[in-house]
Amino acid sequence: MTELIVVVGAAVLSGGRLLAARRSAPVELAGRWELPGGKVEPGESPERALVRELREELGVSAEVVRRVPGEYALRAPYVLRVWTVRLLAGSSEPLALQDHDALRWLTADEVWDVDWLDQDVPAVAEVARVVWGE
Ligand code: 9L3
Ligand code: MG
Repeated sequence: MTELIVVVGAAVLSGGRLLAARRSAPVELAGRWELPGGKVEPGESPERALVRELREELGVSAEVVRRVPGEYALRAPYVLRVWTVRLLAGSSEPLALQDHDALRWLTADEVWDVDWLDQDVPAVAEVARVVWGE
C-alpha cells in the first residue's frame, strides 16, 4: 500500500481577508488559484512544512493558527490538508513570489471571484465556513 503524502495548504488571513495565489507552473495548473503550500518532506511536521513553504514561495514569515477540518484528494498519493495561518509582524506583505505570478487578498464576498484549482474548491469552502461562518 502506498503511503499518503500530505500537501499542506495555507489559509493566510489578514484583516479578515484570505490570501489567494495564482500558480505560474506547471503548465496544467498555471493561471489557477490556490492556497499556497506544498509537500511535507520526510520527517517534517506539517506545521513546519507550512512555515517553510510560505517562506520559500512568498518570502514571508508566518505562524500556524489552526487546522481547518477535512482532507482533500489530490492526485494519488497526495492529499491536501489546510491550516489557517497569520503573517508575523514585519512580514505583512509577500516579498518574493517564487511559484506564483499574482496574489489577491479576498473578502468573504470575493472568495469565489478567482478560478481556484478544482482540488482547492472544497478546501476553500471549508475555510470560508470556519472563518466567515458561511
Ligand atoms: N496542490 C493543490 N492545491 C494546493 C497546493 C499547495 C498544492 N493548495 C497540488 C499541486 C501539486 C501538488 O499539490 O500537484 C504539490 O504542490 P506543489 O509542491 O507543486 O505546490
Ligand atoms: Mg507549492
